[in-house]
Amino acid sequence: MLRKPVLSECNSASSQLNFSLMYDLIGDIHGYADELVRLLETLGYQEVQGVFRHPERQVIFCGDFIDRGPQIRDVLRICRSMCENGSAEAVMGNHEFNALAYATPDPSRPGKHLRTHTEGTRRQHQATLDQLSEQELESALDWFRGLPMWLDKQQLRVVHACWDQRDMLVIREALPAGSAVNTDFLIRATRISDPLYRSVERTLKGPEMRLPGGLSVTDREGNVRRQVRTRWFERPEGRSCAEYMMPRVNLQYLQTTMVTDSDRPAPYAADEPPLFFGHYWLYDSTPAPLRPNIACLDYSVARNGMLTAYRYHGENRLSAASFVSVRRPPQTPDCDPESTSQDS
Ligand SMILES: [Mn+2]
Repeated sequence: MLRKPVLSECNSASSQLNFSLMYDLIGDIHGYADELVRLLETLGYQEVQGVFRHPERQVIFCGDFIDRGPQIRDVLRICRSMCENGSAEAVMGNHEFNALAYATPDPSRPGKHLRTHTEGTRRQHQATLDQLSEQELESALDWFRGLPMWLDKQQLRVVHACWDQRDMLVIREALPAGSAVNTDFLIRATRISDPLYRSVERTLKGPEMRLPGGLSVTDREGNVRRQVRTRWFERPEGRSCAEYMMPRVNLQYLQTTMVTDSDRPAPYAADEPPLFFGHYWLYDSTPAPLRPNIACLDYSVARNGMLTAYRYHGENRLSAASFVSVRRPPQTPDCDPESTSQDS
């Protein structure tokens, strides 16, 4: 005898089916297309009619597609086609934001741009300017304008550098959800006196701290820095400068100096959803979460490191075993080994 299923059975049956997409999160690419293709293939994506796809999974890119590397056009083609065909999403990186400001004339300074063209800003952007035609750059900028400043998927969150709800409120007021960056937003976000400037800086570049007592540190490019990036997701109280810097350093004089002053930290609670970001040029050879619910995916492919992904399966506690990386082939020189700005 046939029995009609009752409503509650239907519900419980459908709730057992997992329709939610699973994500592969990919860190800063900076023009390294060969590594991107190898990473996508390692993750099981296949190029079908010009678009990399996976039958069950989707990529989220953490931003910083351009500058530095040799194959910026290919990186843009691959990532953009994935985003435009439902096989990926992406957030804006500071390099995409900088490119928009670099290309936008400043109405209050005739002949100048919102991001002033100096030797330093030009050098940072040079690979992109060299490799893309004017039309290609225009088209790339169109795509960048539509990239969100962060993604909140409920089960996980993605931002290029720093997740701070206070900055997100400021940004949201100027840029409603789903709307593209326009010239007014760029003008406000590059004017130091506007609160939007600080919030966009912090979201896309992360907070920094000034080292106390005039101390400085020499970074891997040989630049002396008094201002360093922080582990903003932790409280600075009771930590040494060496511990609170990101990446951490192994210098005795910083291990014995406590943090005295840091740009507003944004402690990220242990019960919040997993958070992924890029931006920080980590260089450990074995990627691992920074906290059980926080992972940085930038392992410095543009400085002879690795392009890194996190294969997410819905877990609340992230695992070192879920990172997937591809290395640059040995002895390929960095395109700009003498970059001098930390604004990278
Ligand atoms: Mn960055």
